[in-house]
Amino acid sequence: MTLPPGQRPIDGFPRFGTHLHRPPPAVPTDPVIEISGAVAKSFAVPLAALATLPRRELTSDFHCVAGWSATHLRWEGVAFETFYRMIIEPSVQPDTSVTHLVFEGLDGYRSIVSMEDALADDVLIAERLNGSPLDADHGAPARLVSPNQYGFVSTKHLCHIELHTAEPTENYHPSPIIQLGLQLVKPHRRARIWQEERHRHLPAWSVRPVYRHVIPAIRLLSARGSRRSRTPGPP
Ligand SMILES: Nc1nc2c(c(=O)[nH]1)N[C@H]1C(S)=C(S)[C@@H](COP(=O)(O)O)O[C@H]1N2
Ligand SMILES: [Mo]
Repeated sequence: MTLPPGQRPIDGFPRFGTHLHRPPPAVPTDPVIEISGAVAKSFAVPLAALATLPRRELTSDFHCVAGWSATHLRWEGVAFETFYRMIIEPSVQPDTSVTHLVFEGLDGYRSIVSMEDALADDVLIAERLNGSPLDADHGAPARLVSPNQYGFVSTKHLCHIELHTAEPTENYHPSPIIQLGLQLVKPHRRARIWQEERHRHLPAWSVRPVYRHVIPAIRLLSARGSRRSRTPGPP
């Protein structure tokens, strides 16, 4: 098994993210993906519409920028390129060149992705993982999966895609603390795993040991948040 530079395998596939100890967001009864920005008019795509598009299966590894990799995950959903060409592109205003997309989750998390990276052949809107519907830990009801970029690109609980004609400002999260944290970490614009594009300015070797040290704490907190969501509260 070959992992990208600086990655180490982890047992299973942990819940991980800037949500830390917070439980996953509740899934709406009729979930939609809202499309806005450089379109003639914003619109909402019911998630149920994904079932009518050509389906795509993909087995890939998942690499967090902190340094862990989960291997051999089987995703099912719709290729993002299919979704873009069939659902979004017809509504893009003529003479508009979309350069970046912002993928937003129900928890407010945002990832900024260049058009080139978003339309890569292996990028998916995934609704199923290893033969089951995506669970709350991994991004129910649907998430982006971009296996050749670090995990922070793969927004979970996807509910909104924003189209931009220039690189958008770094507005990663509505929580000021998380926003500050991500601003300090300065995620790489492209985040390609084989090029080891971890930090926007610092060389990968210099951030590797620092990032690696935060894995146990984030993993523990994330697991705690997911347990909280499963334990019924007081009546
Ligand atoms: N909505 C949302 N998506 C997110 C995150 C998050 O905090 N919220 N964290 C990102 C990070 S840093 C990683 S490594 C992966 C982790 O995915 P997993 O929890 O399925 O392992 O989700 C990414 N997508
Ligand atoms: Mo991550």
